[in-house]
Amino acid sequence: MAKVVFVAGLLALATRAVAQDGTASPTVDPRWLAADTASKTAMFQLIAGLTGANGALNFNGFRDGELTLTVPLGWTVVMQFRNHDGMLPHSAEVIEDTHPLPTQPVTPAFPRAVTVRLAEGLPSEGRDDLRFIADKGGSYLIFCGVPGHGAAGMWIRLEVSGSVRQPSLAATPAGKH
Ligand SMILES: [Cu+2]
Repeated sequence: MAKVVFVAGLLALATRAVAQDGTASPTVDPRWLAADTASKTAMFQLIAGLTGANGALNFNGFRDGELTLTVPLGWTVVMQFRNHDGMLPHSAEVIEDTHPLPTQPVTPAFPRAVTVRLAEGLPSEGRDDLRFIADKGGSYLIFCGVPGHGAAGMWIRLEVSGSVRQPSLAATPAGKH
């Protein structure tokens, strides 16, 4: 009897490993987002290459717009960027929602909505903060500026909305459009 239980446990572990490899839908960790309503500040942990999905060309395990951060218009947004990828350098900037996607870094949609080393990328475990005031409503992309990465799917979405009072984070599986 104990042996059967052990085998079932191994199967459960194997299933998890497949999911972490990116074949299953990634999940949103609520700890990635914190809100300070007094100072109207949204703090978002932006993690490049969190999983192996899309050859690690992902943010928080999501690619091609499949994760959307929504913030109220006028709030301060702090994105704490960290490169979790052990292989490739990555960076991040907030850009206008534009298609086709740029293959090079472009001017950010908000001043300082950009990491250092935008084109070269930050090395493994490199960190930098994007900090800006979301003073223009609309749809934007959070985009890796290393040439080719964003166009290969390394982008998620930012919505700046005049009709919400709290920031939120949601999986948006049909995010590519
Ligand atoms: Cu990248």
